[in-house]
Order: sequence, then structure tokens, then C-alpha cells
Amino acid sequence: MTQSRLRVVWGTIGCLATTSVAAQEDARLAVRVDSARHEVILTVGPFELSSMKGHEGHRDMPEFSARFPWPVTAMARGFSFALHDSTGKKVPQRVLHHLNLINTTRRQLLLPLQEKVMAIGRETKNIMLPGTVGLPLEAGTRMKVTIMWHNQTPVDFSGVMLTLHIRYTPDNLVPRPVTVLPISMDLADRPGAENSFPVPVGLFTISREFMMPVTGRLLAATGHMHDWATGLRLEDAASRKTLVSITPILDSTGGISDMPLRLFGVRGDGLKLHAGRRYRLVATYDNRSGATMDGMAMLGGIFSPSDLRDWPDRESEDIAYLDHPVPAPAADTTHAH
Ligand SMILES: [Cu+2]
Repeated sequence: MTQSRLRVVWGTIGCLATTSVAAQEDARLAVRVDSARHEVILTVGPFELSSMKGHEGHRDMPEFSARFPWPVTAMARGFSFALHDSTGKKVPQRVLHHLNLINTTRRQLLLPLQEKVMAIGRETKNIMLPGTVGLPLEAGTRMKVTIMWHNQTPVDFSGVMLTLHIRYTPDNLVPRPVTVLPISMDLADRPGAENSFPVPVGLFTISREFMMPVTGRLLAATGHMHDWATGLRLEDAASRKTLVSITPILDSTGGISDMPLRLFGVRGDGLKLHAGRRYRLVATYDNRSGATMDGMAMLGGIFSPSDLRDWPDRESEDIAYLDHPVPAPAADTTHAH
């Protein structure tokens, strides 16, 4: 594995950032509403992204973070995003490790961490839900955007701007869209810790079980994994039946070039998950890098709870993972992934 130095110089402050930059109301974030097109548009940048070939641990990847109030009461449907350099030329998505849009006022289903409204990785496609479903967000909701850069191309990019278009359905639409919320099932995530794990050389399988806290339908799912990942699946723990299976497409150097998106009838029944039932997440790697790597395995999806009132309160410290039955002490929830 190439241990090339990561060098990212922030456009406006010009310092070498290797840790989280918790900048509030950062000047590099602009938020506007296009009410004719029903879009909230986030523009972030500029960033100077030097080439950094090879994969390194997360602690070496610089992060950008900024907070903003959500501008409109609406049901978010999906997003599209693009990266351009200072000359207006398109920049490949491979410079992005991830971008998270976080709702700091609602917790996740399985962990007492803040809701990730969207999590975009280098392999994520633009996603748009039909207008019949949406994620409810009120005007003024305290949001946060975090970006982690990892320029894996051989090219340096200057003045990189990221534009994120978030499509919404207006609040007054009749009939009202079905409520969906993001769901994140993660092999390692827990409050106050990195959600990564060591992946030894060769074939490697790791699994984790959780007890579903609410009943609902999984409408769509995709994954986030690291180099040399070979698969991610969700099983019914009792019957061992595979419910979701995702196989990443790797390039010749083990990098993930495509992570399939699984749809379970976004307009139809979806894949039903039951409160009180055990599910198992299983990740497989075939690490041919020659050294132990930093792995991740997250199954992210869109989930429609049968009753939103069953969703754990923001104050709840409950953890659905069965390796972690005791609620953890209050921890920093400004998590990288
Ligand atoms: Cu990762």
C-alpha cells in the first residue's frame, strides 16, 4: 500500500488540515432555495485537492464541516451533486471519500447518533425517490454538512466546488407522501468510536447482529465499504435467510468502482423488517493489498416505519446492536461516517 502524503490546502484559510474542522457558518458553505424547481442547493468550496494515491486510514483524510438551518418545511426526495474545478471542468467523484448531510435534531434507529439524511461516498449515485415518499424536514431544523476528501486520482485539482441539489416535495402536497427515514446498519459503528475495523490479508468475514426496534419496510439499500470488499448482506438471524445482498464492483487495484443500489419496490411493499426480530449484517473482504487494511461495512437504506411515533426519541440512548446491550455513556455524536 502506497503511503503517499495527503495534502489538502483549504481554499480560503490555506492551512494544512488533518483533523476535523468544526467551522460553524463556514464561509465556504452557501445555501439557497429554488422554489420553482423545489430544490435546496448547497454550494461548498473552493478546495485544493492534491493527488493522494493509495488508501490510508481515516485519520489522515481531512474533513470539512459546517452547520446551517434547513430553509423550508418539506419532504426531501433525493439529491444530485456535481464537482467542478476553478475552470468549470468536471472533477471525478473519486476525489470524495464521503459527504454527509446530518439532521442534528433526530436520532438514528439503531444507534444514539444523529440522523444522516444523506451519505454520499465515492461510489454513490445520484438518488431520487418518487414523489409518493419523502423525508420530513421542518424549516429551521439544525443541519450539518461534513465532507471528507481523498483524492485517489493521479491529478491535482484546484478550486474544487461541490454543488448538492436536494429535491423536495412541498409540504402542502395532497395526498401527503409516505414518510421515509434513512437507516444505517453498520458492522462497527458505535457512539464515540471510529466505525472501521482491521481487515487482515486474504479472505475475511465479519458479522454483527441487531434487534430491530420498530416495524417497517426497507425500500432501497446500498453499501459503503473499502478497497477489496467482496460483499455485504443482511440476513434474518434465526432463519439465516439472505434478505439483501450487495456485491461491489472492484477495479484492478481493488478500489470500489461501483456499489449497486437495491430497490425493493419503492412504490410497493418493500422488504418488511419486524420489531423484536434479530437481523445479521455480514461483510466479506478478500484483501490482496499485502497488508492489514482499514475496512468499513455499512448498509444504508431508505426505511418507512409503520408508525413514526415508535421511532426512538432524540434523548434515547438505546443501542439495537446485540454486542452492545448496555447503553453507552453520552458521547460525541459528530461522527465521521
Ligand atoms: Cu469509509
